[in-house]
Formats: sequence, C-alpha cells, structure tokens
Amino acid sequence: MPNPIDCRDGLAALPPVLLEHLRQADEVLVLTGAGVSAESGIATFREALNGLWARFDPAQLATAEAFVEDPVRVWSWYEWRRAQVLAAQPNPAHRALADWGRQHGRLRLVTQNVDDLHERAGSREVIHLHGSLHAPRCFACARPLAAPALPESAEQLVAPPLCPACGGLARPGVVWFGEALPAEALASAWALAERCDLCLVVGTSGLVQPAASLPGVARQQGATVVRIDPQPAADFKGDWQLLGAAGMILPALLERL
Ligand code: BV8
Repeated sequence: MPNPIDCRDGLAALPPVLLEHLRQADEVLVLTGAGVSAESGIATFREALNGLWARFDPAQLATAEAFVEDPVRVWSWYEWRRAQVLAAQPNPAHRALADWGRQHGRLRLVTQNVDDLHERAGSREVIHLHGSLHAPRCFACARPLAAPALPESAEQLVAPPLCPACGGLARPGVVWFGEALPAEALASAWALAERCDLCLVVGTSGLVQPAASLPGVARQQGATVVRIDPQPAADFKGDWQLLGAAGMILPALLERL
C-alpha cells in the first residue's frame, strides 16, 4: 500500500494515475462515516460526547440494554444529537458527493451516519446502514412514530414519548450495537461492494462491523479503494490514503474529474 498522500494543502501531490482511476470509474461506491459531517459541526461518533455527555462512552449509550436501563438518558442523548443535526447545514463534502452523483450517474452513497445531511445536500437513494435520528419507532411494537418537538435546552433530560397504539416507549430509529443492520440496506451495500470498480471511504475510523468490511469486499474483487481522512489508518488495506478534510478534498477532486 503506497504511503498516505498529504492533501491538507491541496491536491498537487495527487498521482495522475489516481486521477485516471477516478475519471474512468464505471461504478462508484462511496462509504461515509461521521467524519463527513464533522465540518457541519456534528461531533464525530467517538467525539459525540461533550458537555453533559462527556462522561459516557458512546458504545455504552448506543445499546438496547442502555435504553432499557435508563430510557430517559439514552433518549435525551439522541435528542441532543438530533437537535445538533437539525441546526446544522450540509458542508462542501456532502455537496460535492451530491454533485458527483448527479454528474456520474452510477455512484451510490452508503452511509453509517444517522443524520440526513447527505439528503439535504441533494444526494438521492442514500443507503443508511445504521438507521436515522429522524425515524423514531416504538420499542415494543416497532410502529414508526413521529419525531416529537425538541426539548427547550439542548442538554435537558426528556422522557421518550409513548406509542399511541400500544403504550410502549419511543426509541431512536438507529441500529444499536448488538442489533442487526437493516437486511435490505446491508444486502444492497454488499452487492455494490461486489461490483464497483472504485470504492471511496470517507470519514470513518473503520471500527464498526459489518460496515467496515465493505471496502475489503470491494478490493477483493479488484476495485480501487481510496480513503479520505485527516488521520492515516495504519491497517488500511486499500490503494490510496488521502490525508485531509473531506470538505476540502472532495470538492477539489470533483473539479479535476
Ligand atoms: C451486529 C448508530 C449482529 C447508533 C452505530 C459484541 C457484541 C455484539 C456485536 C459486536 C460485538 N463485538 C463486535 C460486534 C460487532 C459490532 C461492532 O462492530 N463493534 C465494534 C465497536 C467492535 N457491530 C454491531 O453490533 C452491529 N450489529 O453486529 O449485529 C447481529 C446480527 C444478527 C442479529 C442480531 C445481531 C451494529 C453496529 C452499528 C452500531 N451503531 N451507529 C448511533 O449513532 O448512536 S455505529 C457508530 O459508529 C456510528 O454510527 C458509526 O457508524 C460507527 C463508526 O463510527 P465512524 O462513523 O467511523 O466515526 P468515528 O468517530 O469512529 O470516526 C470518524 C472518522 O472521521 C475518523 O477517522 C476521523 O479521523 C475522521 N474525520 C474527522 N474529521 C474529518 C474526518 N474525515 C474526513 N473529513 C473530516 N473533516
């Protein structure tokens, strides 16, 4: 694997052969993580805990067990995150991916994120592997529920609303650790990884399975795998690592295609 390419000051160091791969790609899979929303002011998953939440580990809050143990704490954490997303705007990374999708036609976006910033930037048919902050459902009967009005203060503890049909507690419409991913979303993402010829991995630490296996599936069948992140990944098994912020690199790449 070639050394990471420092793109923090622009793409001058980009090898022409990489640009050719990007220009010639027939079918593009883009896998995004929390880093693509970082420049919209949304704390990444492993930073998603400041202020009131600083003393919690996200993986301890993002579980059904944590919700059963303390529904108010878990629901309040998600409402705090949902308020952040509603107050945020898509950033140049989201917009560049939406533009690329419109121009290319055979680019599919698979995200681990639970925000709707890709859609608000104009991306279509986004595959959400880990659900959405905007789609609560009943914890007991799984009926979809309307998202309630947000609490006054971003750090206010609020109780989850009750399901009008069965009286169960509302839960966030996200996939918690230990829960299965939506079967259709995972199957679509897997099929894309098995047939794409370019896989862009943007803003993810690659720690969470099964999403983290998708780039390896793409590489296995011969796709070119390009990672975009300010931090290099020592265990990255793809072809190119571009070091820098997605909000700078993606628009600059798009200009060169
Ligand atoms: C499953 C939704 C099986 C919730 C998330 C023991 C028990 C059970 C399961 C397991 C276990 N051990 C392992 C597992 C599997 C487990 C797992 O992978 N655990 C990990 C921690 C080891 N996976 C699961 O549990 C999955 N389910 O396996 O089910 C099953 C099967 C059948 C039937 C029943 C069960 C479910 C995983 C989904 C968990 N839910 N999110 C919520 O959001 O609260 S995952 C959560 O972390 C996020 O959604 C995100 O998807 C994921 C990874 O985070 P990242 O997006 O990568 O964010 P992170 O902060 O880590 O990194 C940000 C990156 O951005 C960094 O690299 C940073 O440098 C970069 N960055 C920063 N700024 C920028 C930038 N990049 C570009 N530009 C910038 N400006």
